[in-house]
Amino acid sequence: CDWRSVGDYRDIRYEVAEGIAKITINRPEVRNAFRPQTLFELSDAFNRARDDDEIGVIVLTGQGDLAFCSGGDQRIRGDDGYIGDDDVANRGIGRLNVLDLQVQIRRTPKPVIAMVAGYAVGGGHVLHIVCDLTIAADNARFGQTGPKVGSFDGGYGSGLLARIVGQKKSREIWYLCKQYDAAEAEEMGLVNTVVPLAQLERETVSWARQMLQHSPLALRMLKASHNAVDDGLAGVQQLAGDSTMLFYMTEEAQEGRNAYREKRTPDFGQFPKRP
Ligand code: 1HA
Repeated sequence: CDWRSVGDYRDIRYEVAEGIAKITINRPEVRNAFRPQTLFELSDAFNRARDDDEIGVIVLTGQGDLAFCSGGDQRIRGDDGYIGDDDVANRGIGRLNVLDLQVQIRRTPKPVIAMVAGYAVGGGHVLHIVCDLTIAADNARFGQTGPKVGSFDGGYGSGLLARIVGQKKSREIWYLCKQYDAAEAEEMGLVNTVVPLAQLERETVSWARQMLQHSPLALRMLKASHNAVDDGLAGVQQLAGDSTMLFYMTEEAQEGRNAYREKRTPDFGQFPKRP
């Protein structure tokens, strides 16, 4: 893939090629741990990929072979959350803004692939959980660390994890804070496939290319449909919003708009009452 770099970021890289956006957390010195700045930039990049109608698939990854992401940067963890440079000026108020990014990844109406080499642990593990698909290198290691470092993610990090691997396994992962290798992760359905590290990007791009050959609207509807139950009314809203979008594309809906604009009574009688 011939990646072209776009945007001006400090903590991440945003690259595009042949309909794929690749978003890379670029803090390898801390195993790609995130700070508030990282998450604001990731949010901007996901917006960019969403709004670009040339982009059909998004890849989230970490710089280097050692880590996808190691979660929140513990060096700048204050007494109430993670404190960024701007927050220091703002009286040092902490943030848990990775939660906003999790929701944004779920909401992004395009498939998101987590491309994992090395560690995906803590809040970094939850980021791969909320991605649609995970392609792992054979050196990948997965786990939650919350109870070890004084944290927990009771939202997607627990609830969605339990939907993926089952209640018993999810509780084991969280209560014991064990690490799991790529083969174990595949065994429990936590990742889609495992490939040799040297083939990680080639395999991920191949999955992306296959999806790019498929109907973008069908993929969008499938993502919203898979989200719907687990996201509650917000999930129903996403799916319903897509229904509204499709409805707007019909002559029947357009008759309502046209009649309003033309100040006449709408003629919905011309449309079939479908069986
Ligand atoms: O749970 C939440 C949240 C819950 C609700 C709402 C918001 C949340 C937001 C965040 C989080 C969390 O992410 S809590 C969990 C935080 N993360 C961790 O507990 C993982 C900590 N790191 C590790 O366990 C290990 O470093 C590692 C398994 C990822 C890698 O081990 P390895 O290969 O042996 O390397 P290591 O020597 O440990 O790390 C290399 C360097 O990276 C070290 O720095 P150095 O001694 O060279 O100066 C290490 O301190 C640094 N580093 C790694 N991870 C982090 C980190 N520095 C800051 N924060 C990190 N997360």
